[in-house]
Amino acid sequence: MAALVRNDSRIILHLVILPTLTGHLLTNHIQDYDCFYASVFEVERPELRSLPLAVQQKQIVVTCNYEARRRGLHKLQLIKDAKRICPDVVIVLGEDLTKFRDASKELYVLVRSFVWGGRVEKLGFDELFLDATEMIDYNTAVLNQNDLANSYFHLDRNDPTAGFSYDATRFQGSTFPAAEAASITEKEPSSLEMRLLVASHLQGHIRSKLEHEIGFTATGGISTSKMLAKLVGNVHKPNGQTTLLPPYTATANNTSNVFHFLDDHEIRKIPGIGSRIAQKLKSHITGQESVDEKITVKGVRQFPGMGPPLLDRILGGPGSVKGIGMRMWSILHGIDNSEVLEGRDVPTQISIEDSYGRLDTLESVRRELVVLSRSLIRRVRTDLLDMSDDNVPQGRWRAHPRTVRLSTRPRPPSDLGGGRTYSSNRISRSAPLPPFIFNLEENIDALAERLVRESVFSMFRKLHPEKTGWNLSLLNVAVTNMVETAGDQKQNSGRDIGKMFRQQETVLKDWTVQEPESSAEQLPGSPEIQSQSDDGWDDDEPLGNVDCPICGVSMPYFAQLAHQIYHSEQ
Ligand code: DCP
Ligand code: MG
Ligand code: MG
Repeated sequence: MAALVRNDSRIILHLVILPTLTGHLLTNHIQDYDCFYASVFEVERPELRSLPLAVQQKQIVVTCNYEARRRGLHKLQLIKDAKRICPDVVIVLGEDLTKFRDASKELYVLVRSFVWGGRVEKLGFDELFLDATEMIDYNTAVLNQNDLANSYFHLDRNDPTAGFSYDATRFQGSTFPAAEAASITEKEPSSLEMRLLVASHLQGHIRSKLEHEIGFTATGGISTSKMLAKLVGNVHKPNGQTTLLPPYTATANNTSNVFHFLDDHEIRKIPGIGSRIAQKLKSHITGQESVDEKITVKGVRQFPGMGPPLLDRILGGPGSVKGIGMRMWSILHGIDNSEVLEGRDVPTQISIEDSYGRLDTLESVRRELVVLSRSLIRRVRTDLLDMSDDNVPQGRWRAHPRTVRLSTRPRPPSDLGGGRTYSSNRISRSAPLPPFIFNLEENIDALAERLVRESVFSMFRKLHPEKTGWNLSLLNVAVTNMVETAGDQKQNSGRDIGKMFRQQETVLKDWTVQEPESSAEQLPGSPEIQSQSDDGWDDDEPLGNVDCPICGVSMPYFAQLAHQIYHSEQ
């Protein structure tokens, strides 16, 4: 199967950068900000940096800083457990996502300003892929072979003074496999090794800018595909970076570092292999229905008879994606040809929602709709208006949504047998968006009142014609049907890995209840977490442990909403 591994594969940095080798791309991946939500609070209040800090959504710690992790706390832990393990933990509430979204955007804008061609793709709030192919090609071509130790990285082709000095005899950061001095052995400028080395310095430079100019540390991976860059970035976390060293293909004398790196990974850890796929592969390999045993990439790849046809048989069936066998076979060989796509400047829709413990009167609904509409209009202005350099909205709209949509999720009666088997989905209604919401002279409160009065509330009455008798657990107001202003068209956003997850896990819109336990418990508090749900998922409110249909992680039911919000931002 070595033939599948291309000699000229792309290089990806997680902070991804892509240079070209014989016409092919390299990608860098700025992997992942460290304890992202916690860092947002630390940037706001630097005194928190030295304290154990946990960010709370509902009853869980969605993330915590590394000081807290040193003391035994971890992501997706119950608040009460966190307090027991670390009584002096500082807890901050992270249910309003605005500040995380804003920080994410600021970081994205800074990173994108470095990358020629703007090929920077967001994955969620805190991960970026950068395709730096063009920059790396240029910079390897101008290397002075006689004085590599005093090289200069050009950040701008037209301005020779824009750039930084670096030592091109050694890699920046760590490598896989770890090399004592991580120095270069192959000096040919177009060699994969040299291109990766140069890319590692760009990665280091961007990471240090993020840290010193905005205050966030990030972890980076450098390789030839999104998948490899992302995975190799995990090797030194937090605040580190790792380059996957060549050779990427096996030769008579050398094994491939791609196999060397991937082979010990548990299959579930590979992007694109969700819990269902992992489970099916495990059952086939062990011959048992449910297996806890860890199965590695190597274990699957080298299983007798393994190949695309067998994978098709194991993974095919209703709801599976066509060609899944071949795709899995490629993934097991470290092959991911998905491109880093240029981010969109304009979202496809903007939506704001809240969930509620109890919402059963017209007056309370009207009040909440005004609150949501206010946030929505604020977001519409932030996301769709051109900003001047000092973040002041200019008068020009980059896009106009044409439709407003209201969705609700009625809570099913609590006397259903056992309260476990029902599912309750969202219902929605759409209408043309009244153009007055684009009026910048009017203040947002007044616009929100008017939007509810003239449009959203009557949509609500059509969805729920009865005056009483309903009880809602969620309201969502969205603007959709985005029409971009001419001349501002950008390539569609690329979320290949995200898409891969979705397709391979089939189009699972429902959360699967794994181990239902107690009967219908209602989530406390009202209103709860504000979120942007771009997926318009029809979500249940399951009980017991649930399995995320996108990434497969299993979690207590109360963590589901926070987790769903996390994906919906991607
Ligand atoms: N997040 C969430 N729900 C999850 C996972 C994450 O709300 N199930 C949020 C909180 C995180 C942010 O997304 O801060 C980024 O997720 P990461 O998994 O990258 O976690 P962190 O950045 O917090 O930590 P790490 O340093 O391990 O990357
Ligand atoms: Mg992340
Ligand atoms: Mg992170």
